[in-house]
Amino acid sequence: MKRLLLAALLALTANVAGAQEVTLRAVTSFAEKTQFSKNFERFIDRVNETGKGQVKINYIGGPRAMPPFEVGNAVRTKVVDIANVTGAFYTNLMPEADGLKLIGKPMGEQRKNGTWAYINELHNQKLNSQFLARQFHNVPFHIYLNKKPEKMDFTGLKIRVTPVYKDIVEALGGTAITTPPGEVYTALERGVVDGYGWPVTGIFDLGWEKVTKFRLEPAFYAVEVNVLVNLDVWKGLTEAQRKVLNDAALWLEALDVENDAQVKSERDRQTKAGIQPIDFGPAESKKFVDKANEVGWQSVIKRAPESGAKLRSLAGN
Ligand code: 173
Repeated sequence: MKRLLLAALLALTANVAGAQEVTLRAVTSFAEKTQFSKNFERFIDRVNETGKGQVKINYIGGPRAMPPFEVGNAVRTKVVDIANVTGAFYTNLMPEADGLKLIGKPMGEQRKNGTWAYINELHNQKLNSQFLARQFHNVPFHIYLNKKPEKMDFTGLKIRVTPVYKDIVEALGGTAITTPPGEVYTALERGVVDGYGWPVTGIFDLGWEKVTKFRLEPAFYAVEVNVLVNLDVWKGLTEAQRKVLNDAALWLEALDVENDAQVKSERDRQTKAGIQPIDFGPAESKKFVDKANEVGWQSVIKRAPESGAKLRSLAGN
């Protein structure tokens, strides 16, 4: 009888716990409604729809609410519960995050071959967070310029960077100046920089086409914008709540199929806006990509010898 009562009581508390809706506070490290926040915003809508009564995401917003380079630490310390942020913005806390741009395999594959699991482990340890999803693996970066170099060489050029581009810009003799995205327009307008690194998509969101003359070929690396959940929050969720988030994360990663068409249309749009490609031909382009990969990995491995090397072996490049 006692046992029965206890079982009934346990079932009841489980039900009560299950019925409790949790609210997660979310931020994004990119401006609201722009290219690299849009899919996260769709993810939020999806969670709020599919998770009714279980999980609710309260979207606080973007860089107006929190400086982009502080978002990683805010998830780590539970100032926010969930965030949309590129690893490039938290390499200070986790140098391995700089290696994610060098892993361009589809997430379906990364989840199967142990890459996701290892990246998640690193996030658990160093960022006190669950690596819920990664977006945009099939969108590459470019260097955009307002001065046309004679050859594949940045000597004399000041180029706006984040950790994504710093090593390759410096390897080619350029001066790297780090700024968050929100300062790029003004830096270009005032001639503080002669160019900037950015993905192939998204330059129209903040009007950069008005202050951009050239796009350097080739494209390189792979964009990574991640959804992170504070690990204590994650562990405190019920299995059903975690399932809502995981299912929505897989749905979010699947949106990457839309990217190829978007890349094509943005390249066309750049041409129409008068942005000219600079192309030194296939041999120079290959040299550039090889160099970018090599300096990228070296930089990660120098700061994180063991885990950096392990990431590189998982990436297989
Ligand atoms: O250039 C940047 O600010 C940057 O590092 C980045 C990373 C991912 C997507 C867009 C920009």
